[in-house]
Amino acid sequence: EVGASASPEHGLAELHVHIEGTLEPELILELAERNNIDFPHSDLDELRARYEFTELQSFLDLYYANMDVLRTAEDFSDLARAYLARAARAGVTRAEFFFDPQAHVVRGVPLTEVVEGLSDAVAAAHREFGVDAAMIASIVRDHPVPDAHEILGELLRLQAPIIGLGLDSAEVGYPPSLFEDVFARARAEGLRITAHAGEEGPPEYVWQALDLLGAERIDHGIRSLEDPALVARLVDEQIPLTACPLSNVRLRVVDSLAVHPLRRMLDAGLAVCVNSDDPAYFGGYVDDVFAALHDQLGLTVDERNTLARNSIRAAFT
Ligand code: ES4
Ligand code: ZN
Repeated sequence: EVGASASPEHGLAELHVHIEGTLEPELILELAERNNIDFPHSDLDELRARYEFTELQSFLDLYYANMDVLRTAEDFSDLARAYLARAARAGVTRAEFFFDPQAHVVRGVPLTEVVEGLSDAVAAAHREFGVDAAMIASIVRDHPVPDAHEILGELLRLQAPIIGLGLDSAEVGYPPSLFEDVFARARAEGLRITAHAGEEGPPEYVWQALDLLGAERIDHGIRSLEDPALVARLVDEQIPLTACPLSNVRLRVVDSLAVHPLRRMLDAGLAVCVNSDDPAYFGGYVDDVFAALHDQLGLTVDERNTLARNSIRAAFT
């Protein structure tokens, strides 16, 4: 058979990627210099040595620290353009990326800089890279709930060109139920809804994302497999799960790619697709994900095509 990383015929959507997680070490150092920031790890090797994670929180600590170099609309535009160019080379035809507005506003970066920079890149993406791009604002769940209400209000007031609202960051101890009212408002405003659930958190958080937030997709959702009634619901309603196998290995959600339950998910009839999550941190872009699944899980061309088809079906288009 031909390599499982061959470009799919009918397109590929990447639906679970955090734009701040596409910030490569080289760009960190470049932006630190441009913005006259005395970045604590000014050497590439020294910076790269920090990319060893033991669980989600150890990754998030580095992810939030590194984004300190993102200050201006130009920085955000350069970041998103670099991702979209690389995604195009990976065969991505549709990209719906997350950004974490609260993570920038708390650092004193005006929301207008973030939104203008990212939306410039999105608006030019089809012409520049042949990628149909869109933005999903994500609520940082380990920040205070009133901040989530406030940031949604600001995004709406600015008429930020977002297609949806997501929920990310530290999961355990921050159940979806906390954000029921925020997501009700987002739905009333016509935003599409997705939420990280069942990554490190229990199946109960997936139920809550569906029933309390109105999530149309579940990001990760891997721990859903522990609850047969939940699996039946997800299959029955064909609710997309945006799996991120390389992320799961790096954050020790699974022991190795060889034992990743992706095939079990496909065989169960779940509407699963694969994504890079934070490609600058977890070992690669979505073509690298497919190649690793081919090499280490024996993913076939048929399975690859199913994953690509599932990704296109799951897009908010
Ligand atoms: C994330 Cl892997 C992951 N999980 C939860 N929140 C996140 N934000 C960025 N990457
Ligand atoms: Zn994620």
